[in-house]
Amino acid sequence: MKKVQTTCNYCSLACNLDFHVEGNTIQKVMPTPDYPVNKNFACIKGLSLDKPAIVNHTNPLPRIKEGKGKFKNVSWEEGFRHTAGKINEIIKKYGNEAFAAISTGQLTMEEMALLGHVGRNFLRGDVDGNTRLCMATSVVAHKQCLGYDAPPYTLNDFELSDTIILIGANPVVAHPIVWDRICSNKNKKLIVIDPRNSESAQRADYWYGIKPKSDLALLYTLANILIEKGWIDKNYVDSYTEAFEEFKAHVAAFKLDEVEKATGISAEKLMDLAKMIHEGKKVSLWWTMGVNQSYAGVRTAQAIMAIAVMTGNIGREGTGGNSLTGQCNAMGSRAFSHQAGLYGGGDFDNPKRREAVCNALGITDEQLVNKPTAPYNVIIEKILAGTIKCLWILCTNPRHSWANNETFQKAIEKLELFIVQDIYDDTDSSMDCDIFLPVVPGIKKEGTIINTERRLSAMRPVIERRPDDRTDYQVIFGLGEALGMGSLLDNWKTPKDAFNLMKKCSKGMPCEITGVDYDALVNSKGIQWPFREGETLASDERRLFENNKFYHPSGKFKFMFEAIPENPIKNTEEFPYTLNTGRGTVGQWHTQTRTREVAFVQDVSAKDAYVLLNPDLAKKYSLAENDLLEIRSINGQNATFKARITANVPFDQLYAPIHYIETNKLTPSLYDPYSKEPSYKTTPVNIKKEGVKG
Ligand SMILES: Nc1nc2c(c(=O)[nH]1)N[C@H]1C(S)=C(S)[C@@H](COP(=O)(O)OP(=O)(O)OC[C@H]3O[C@@H](n4cnc5c(=O)[nH]c(N)nc54)[C@H](O)[C@@H]3O)O[C@H]1N2
Ligand SMILES: Nc1nc2c(c(=O)[nH]1)N[C@H]1C(S)=C(S)[C@@H](COP(=O)(O)OP(=O)(O)OC[C@H]3O[C@@H](n4cnc5c(=O)[nH]c(N)nc54)[C@H](O)[C@@H]3O)O[C@H]1N2
Ligand code: SF4
Ligand SMILES: [Mo]
Repeated sequence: MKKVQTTCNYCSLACNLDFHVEGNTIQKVMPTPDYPVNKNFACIKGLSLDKPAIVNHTNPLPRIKEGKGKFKNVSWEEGFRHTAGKINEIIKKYGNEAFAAISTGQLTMEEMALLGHVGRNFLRGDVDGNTRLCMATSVVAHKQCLGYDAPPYTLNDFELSDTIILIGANPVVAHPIVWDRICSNKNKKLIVIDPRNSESAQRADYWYGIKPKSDLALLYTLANILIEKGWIDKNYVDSYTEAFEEFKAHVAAFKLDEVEKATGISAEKLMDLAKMIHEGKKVSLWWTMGVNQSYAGVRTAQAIMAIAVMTGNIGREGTGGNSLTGQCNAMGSRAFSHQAGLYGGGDFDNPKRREAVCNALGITDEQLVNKPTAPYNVIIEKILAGTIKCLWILCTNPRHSWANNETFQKAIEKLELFIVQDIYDDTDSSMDCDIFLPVVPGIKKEGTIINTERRLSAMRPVIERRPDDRTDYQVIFGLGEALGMGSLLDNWKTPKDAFNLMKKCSKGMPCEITGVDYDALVNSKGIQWPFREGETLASDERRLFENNKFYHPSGKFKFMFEAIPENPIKNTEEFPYTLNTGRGTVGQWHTQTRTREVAFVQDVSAKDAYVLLNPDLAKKYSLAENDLLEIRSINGQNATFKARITANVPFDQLYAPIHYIETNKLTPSLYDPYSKEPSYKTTPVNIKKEGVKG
């Protein structure tokens, strides 16, 4: 029996797993012993990567629409020729701006990079990712404060911290390995800030049940207390930061006696939090989607970083203002996708970076795209306005996951050409496509994944591909060839070629990986960036900013802040309740295309959309457990859910898991002004029992 070590391509931990294979059949899946991320542990999703029937996908050939609901299978050669022909026709007729693609943080770094070369450098279209729905806020927050998109921590910091503060993060469900790390730290205080008593809040030492989207008021008041009390590291602030005096003047207006009205947290409780931060020797603050998905996400994330930095909780063991990533390769898609910035980072109008990237890729300046992509929301708006005519989506399911998702359906109807590249041909998005490009799942392909702590790890085929099976890399490459890219693809023949190009692009950048060897990543413990040619490693776990140098030209951390914006979509008399959304269970993954195949996840998961609501609210509407209720949203839509009654959700809030398409029918088209990330977590709604008039 052979053993293949590979990387789980679900969540951003990117655990390593050992697949034991006999012939071409997987016999056993085990966590890779001693892998620094998951240390002999893995969750149900990773351990069932061998389960989906897709492993033995029946029809690996492309499908072309012939009429309503009618498709024909064609050979790959014909599929590429046909698809490229259609794209070229559209570009000829309407110009390059008529082409767009949407990718994902679940593709490998090499696939992302190649898509950037085909879609942006060659086709000159807009290519954004579902990471816009997820990490865009952290990216902008990091760039502005740190000078580069650089999450500073190692996962080991969870075990080394004496005070852990989770803000809008629910690792019991979303990051099981993180939760395992937190549990194995026996000498810590755990504080959770979340409007609902989430699975993580229930197990914490302290729960701060904040009013939805009032984090910024809480954090500015907290900063003010820490400054007024002198509980900051003055020496650190003076030596390594800029704009602190302005930040101090800004937060001075946030008075302790006003905090309860703004946030629902009492002055006394906030004072306790300030004390815990002051008394902690190694304080770490961690945020995820409860912060990022907001109309004020960027400034909230920056306030978290500000509190860590001004108290000297950065660049040391167990500290940091830290953003946890969502999908396996979200970090790779941030640094190497060529979407919002050049490969390896840097703006598209930075002449020095342009020259370095052109040299690395062996192309001329004219062959390198010269502006960032339009963000996801603008792509959808342009489709609706009729300027984008062709959309290619890869490894994402926006008909389900996009905010206000009926707008995506409308967009599909406006398109002249809708191409879907997925491992399944029956997703909510693929049903209505014109061309379907089937690809193999992660366990049949190779490439590199970069996890939440900046760790690169190898994905390698566990079982062999059948003759007509194609990987994402092969499909993007095949389409590039058919589009007529010719010698522009000479340096990109294999994933290893793409990796080596990205290595060159990273030279001199904070994410430098010139010391990483593509083949040596196999069976290794992975490697965090930066790792430069010639370097040797003292440890498997490294954090950034231990030298107190940040990436701005000044070398300093920059405090960023702003007046708190009003919620653009407030509750009204007609829509008095707030709908919160997020992950439901450890076993369910996003739109459930993959995890629906895992029998022991399905057996314990609700079949239909459900919503959590408070017993008093249920009583007010005469709702019993499992009764159907209709939720009406301020966006004009309504949908039916089953009632799940729990005191863990406050009276005026509801919580709907994202794994059901109904949930995003109700979310609004509202975005953070800087990151353009959707504000998914606070929608004004009303409810009524199904069948009741009114
Ligand atoms: N099982 C499973 N795991 C996953 C995923 C999955 O689909 N299934 N998806 C992965 C991905 S891509 C991501 S991005 C991560 C997401 O990981 P998380 O961000 O941890 O998950 P969410 O459930 O989206 O949201 C976290 C919490 O934010 C809270 N919240 C909502 N509004 C506010 C607010 O105004 N303030 C504060 N402080 N908190 C608020 C919610 O109540 C929720 O408990 O999970 C990853 N892991
Ligand atoms: N209301 C609300 N909405 C949300 C969120 C929220 O918290 N609240 N969270 C948002 C976040 S953080 C995220 S990340 C998004 C996720 O949203 P999506 O990206 O739309 O969700 P997935 O179900 O992960 O979709 C991945 C698709 O890729 C396919 N796939 C799997 N493996 C491969 C592969 O190797 N190659 C190819 N080509 N396809 C593959 C799957 O079958 C599936 O169709 O949802 C967002 N939507
Ligand atoms: S889903 Fe995340 S926690 Fe679970 S095995 Fe995969 S990488 Fe690890
Ligand atoms: Mo995400």
